[in-house]
Formats: sequence, structure tokens, C-alpha cells
Amino acid sequence: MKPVKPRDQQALVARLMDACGGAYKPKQRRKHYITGPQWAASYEGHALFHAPTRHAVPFETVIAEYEKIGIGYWCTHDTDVLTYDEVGKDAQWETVGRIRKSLKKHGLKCSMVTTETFHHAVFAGGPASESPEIREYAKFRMENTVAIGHELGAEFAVYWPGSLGYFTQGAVEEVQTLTWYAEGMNHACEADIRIAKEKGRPTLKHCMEAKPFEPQGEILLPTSDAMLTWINSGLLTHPEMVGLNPEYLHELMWGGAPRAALARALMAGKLWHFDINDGYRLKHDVDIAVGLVNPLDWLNVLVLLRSHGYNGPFNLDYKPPRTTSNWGVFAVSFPTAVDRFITLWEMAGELMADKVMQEASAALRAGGGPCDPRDATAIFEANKELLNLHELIAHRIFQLLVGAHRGRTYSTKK
Ligand code: GCO
Ligand code: MN
Ligand code: MN
Repeated sequence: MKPVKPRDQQALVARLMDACGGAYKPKQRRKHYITGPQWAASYEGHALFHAPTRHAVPFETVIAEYEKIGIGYWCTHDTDVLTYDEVGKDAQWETVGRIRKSLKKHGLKCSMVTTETFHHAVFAGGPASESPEIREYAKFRMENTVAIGHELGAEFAVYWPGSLGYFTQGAVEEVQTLTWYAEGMNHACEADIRIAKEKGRPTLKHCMEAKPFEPQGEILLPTSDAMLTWINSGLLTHPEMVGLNPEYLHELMWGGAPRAALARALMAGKLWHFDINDGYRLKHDVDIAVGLVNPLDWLNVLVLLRSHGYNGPFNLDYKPPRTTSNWGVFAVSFPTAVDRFITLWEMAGELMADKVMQEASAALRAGGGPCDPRDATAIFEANKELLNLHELIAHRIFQLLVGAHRGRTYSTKK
């Protein structure tokens, strides 16, 4: 192969993107409640063992690029767009004004704001640390983010308490810390009620996001289920304002089935926001783009969400890989992530309408017919052949995923 000179590389990538085909138009992409984070597009490719491979991207550029792709919503941490010195000051409102202008110019909406309570040294002991000053500071930050959210027209506020935990046990009293953390959430909800009233807007939906490990060695609320327990503990003054933002990979990381975790959130009426990405079980938070690792599982997840009428945001919380350039983030990474999501979403719809799937599910639910309800063997015999459908259904889902149902026929008889 001939080396590809640097000046020819973007053209090659663009030509192969075209050759991939199957891309949706921005208008089609905009029909979905897909949200693009400031921090994902601006991620520089750095990590504990990695130097950056890209430069940060200002919100004006991110918003303009999202418009071109057809991502209709933008979200941010407070400190993605503000320095610590600016938070809560006049400079903050000047920036918020520029964000509003930029969103308006490009026809985007702000869906969600989130308070960063993990990066700065002040959160070394977490946002609900022993010192009352640290807890007061966290409350100020949460209230301030709520105010920014209202100013930008957001519908959701997200909280990721990854620094609520410890590396070594003994100094931190778990029940006390969780109670203090609840006081922070109560403060945010009460501020929200007040600000919403002043502005004549609905209150925000406050969504908790769990991750089982990182950055603390042990996390006090490591899973969505743990968060449901905390929401229903009686510590919250407004539990009805607090729900969940599960992240696909975070539920996979602890070894659970994301679809089952989402089902439990749905049952509790708390599935309000969803971070979409991909990765591996029991590994660190690799934040790979949706569908690149577990497309079959993703298809199943979307069937569940479609069946239960989930209509909240699908937030592209992933990290464009370090091998992708600043140009590639918007030319390859975001459009392909969006298109894989929409493809899987549409396939989920096809799967739900598929005759084989429908007949098989109905037959399983109908059962094998009446027999002595106390005779285990008789009941088993009556259902035995029907239960083959479990495997047949899994095979059918695979066929739909790989497109083997289009133009190919399968038969057990020759
Ligand atoms: C992660 C987390 C974050 C949160 C974000 C919102 O993967 O490290 O998911 O990306 O989603 O901080 O609070
Ligand atoms: Mn993650
Ligand atoms: Mn996330």
C-alpha cells in the first residue's frame, strides 16, 4: 500500500465515510431526543496514563457542529464552560448569555445541566465531606447549576456522585455521609422550586447517575438500585423530584444486565434520562460509543424502552477514542454514533412488529393448556416443546440484527 500523505488523509476518511452509506440526514436525526454533551465533544483524549491527542473545543464550535450533524440538544457540566473563579459571579451570566445566543443561532436546545463535584481539589473528600464548609460549597454549586439550567431552558439536572466514597474505610461514616448528601439534594430541589416559581417554569427533573467504581475506590451509591433505595429512604424532602439517569456502561460495569437495571428503574417510575454508550463488564469506564461492543444487547435494551414508552433523552455520554482527530470527532465519531443509535432504534421497532416474534411470544404466554396445577411433571410435559421458543427468539433477534431476514430464507427442510 502507498503511504497516505497527511494532506490526503481527511479526504480518504471522508470518502470511506460515504462508502459506508446508510447515513441519516440531519433532519431525520433531529426527530430523536438525542443530546450531545459539551464534555464528550471537547474531550481531549487524556487519561491517567495518556497525554491528550486533541485540543479542547469551545461551546460555540460544539453547538455549531451539532447543528450540522442534526443533534438537537446540548448539555454541559457547570465547569465545562466556566472556570472556578467565574462560578456564581457576573462572568458566569455573561457566558450563559453567550451560550443562549449560540443555541438560538444554531437551533439547539439545552436539555440538561450537571454539577461537577469530582474534579476540583475541594472535593477530595467528596461533596458530602465532614467539613460543613465543603458541604455548603457543594450546595452552592448545586443551586447555582439549577439557576443556570433555568436560564438555559433545561429540563433535567444530573448528579454523578462518583466522589461520594473513599479509598480506605473507617474515617467516613456511611449513613452520616448519605444523610449529608441528601441535605445537598434537598437544598437543590428547594432552590429549584423557588427559582422555577420566579421564572414561571416547571421544576427540573433531578436525575442521579450511578457508576460502580472510579474515581473513589469504593462508592456509596454504586448502582441505580442503590440510588433508588436512597431516593426512597425518607431522607429526601422531595423524592418525587428525584429520579435516575442510568448509564448503559455503568450498569454493565458492575456485572449486571443493563436491560434488567433499566426495567427496575422503569418499574419504579424513575427512568427519566439515559446515558448511552458501550463497553465491557467489570472493566473501567471506557465510555465507548453506543453499539460498538454490544449491539445485540443494545437492540434488546431499545425494545424494552420502546415497549414501555420511554420518551426521555438519549445522551451521547461517550468518549471519542484517542485515535480520532479533532476533525474526526465531528466528521466520524458523532454522526456514526447517532446513526448506530437510530438504526438500532428502528430495528427495535421492526423486531416488535415481527410476525415470528409476535407469534412466538403469544404462544409462550398462552402456555401448553390446562393440567393438574399441583403436578410439576405434567406441567413441564405440557410446556416442554413450547419452551424451545426461548432459543428461537434469541436466534430471530440475531437475524434481525445482522439483516439476515432481508432477502434470505431459512428452512429446516431441504
Ligand atoms: C462518567 C460519567 C460522567 C457523567 C457526567 C454527568 O462516565 O464518568 O458518566 O460522564 O455522566 O459527569 O454528571
Ligand atoms: Mn461512563
Ligand atoms: Mn454518564
